Amino acid sequence: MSDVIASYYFRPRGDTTPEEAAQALADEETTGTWTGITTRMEYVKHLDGSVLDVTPSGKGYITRISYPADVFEPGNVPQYLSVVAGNLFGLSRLEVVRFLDFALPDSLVPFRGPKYGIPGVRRMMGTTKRPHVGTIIKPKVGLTPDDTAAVAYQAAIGGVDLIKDDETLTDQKFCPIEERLPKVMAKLEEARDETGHQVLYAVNITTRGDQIVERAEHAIELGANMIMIDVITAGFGALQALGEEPGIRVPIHVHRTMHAAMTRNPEHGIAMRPLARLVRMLGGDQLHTGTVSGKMAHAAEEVTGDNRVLTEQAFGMQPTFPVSSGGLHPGKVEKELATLGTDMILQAGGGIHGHPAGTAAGARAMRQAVDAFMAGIPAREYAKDHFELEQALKLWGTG
Ligand code: CAP
Ligand code: MG
Repeated sequence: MSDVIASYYFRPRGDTTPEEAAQALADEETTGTWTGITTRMEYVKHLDGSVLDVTPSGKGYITRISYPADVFEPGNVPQYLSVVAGNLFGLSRLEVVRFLDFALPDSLVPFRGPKYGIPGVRRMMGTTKRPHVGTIIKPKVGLTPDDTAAVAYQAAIGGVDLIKDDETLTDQKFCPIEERLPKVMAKLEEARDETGHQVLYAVNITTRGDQIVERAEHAIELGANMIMIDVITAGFGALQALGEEPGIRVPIHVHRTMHAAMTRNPEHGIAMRPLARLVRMLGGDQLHTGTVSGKMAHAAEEVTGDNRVLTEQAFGMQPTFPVSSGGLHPGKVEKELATLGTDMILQAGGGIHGHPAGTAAGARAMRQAVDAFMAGIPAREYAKDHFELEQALKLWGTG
């Protein structure tokens, strides 16, 4: 394959035929515009986009467009997106249009992918098969550095593998990274001395593109063993800068806040799938792809498909750890793992810190729910002699 093949769902507007609508899309993103032009030299023709097919689907159609590879500047992801996901969303000949997925030829994948990925992170944590359990410090914002570190300690002694900042916490004055990070790391050391278990802490280093590498490097100097980026708000270029910087030798946890503005409408916008492909290529070691039972539940086929693009063989890259998060609690673990498999990370914020006996008990309950699943025992059964799980199921149920 030497071209870029992209697929879109769409509905034409008014009396535009489906074929005309698909052609309008291919023209707009390559060499055409709304009318014939006198400057369209003969030699430009080899960059024309072409419509491969148009197939009825639901209330609309799915089309596959082939874009010649030479339309793209190798390695320039913002430019890739301006082609495959650019002006087309506003074309008036299309009522709705959703970018579903794309495939790139080798020549346009000069990226190395995750530095660690699933095997690297598992090696750090000494796990082989079981899902990892993570927590998000809650409340999202407001805790002091000391209280943040105290909550992290509780989560660590309760048995989580990963602790992360929330997407809106970066370097505000009530909890600056300079103070928060060393305090959290010191508490995680203390917990390690007690449990023998090293916990990762993803400090959120999201900031403007020209400062993100510097911020990440400073975090590593301060002792960070993982970093986190809000990829949609910071931009793919910011993730690429982190992924390609050889000095950044810690895993990158990728949050996708704002993605739903693009992914939520099933008829218009951008599906998670192409975004997941890009995150893996650009070096994301872990990526949120959603839950099937949580507070922002998604269709199981969507999430399993997104997780597949993170983990299947692709360009010799390491697989990215899928993260299931948002409204999870111990009672939902069984459904998540039964649907999505166990090579993943389960995260709970409210579902750990909301436990009636506190954060450490909440973390224990999440781990017990995972242990129950791995042992093939229903959570309610396992809870009979696991008190923290019993309390969690009593509060939140298993729905
Ligand atoms: C989860 C979370 C995450 C969501 C984002 C939150 O907290 O921290 O940001 O997981 O959704 O603030 O909602 P809770 P997604 O466990 O307390 O819900 O992973 O789908 O991108
Ligand atoms: Mg959050």
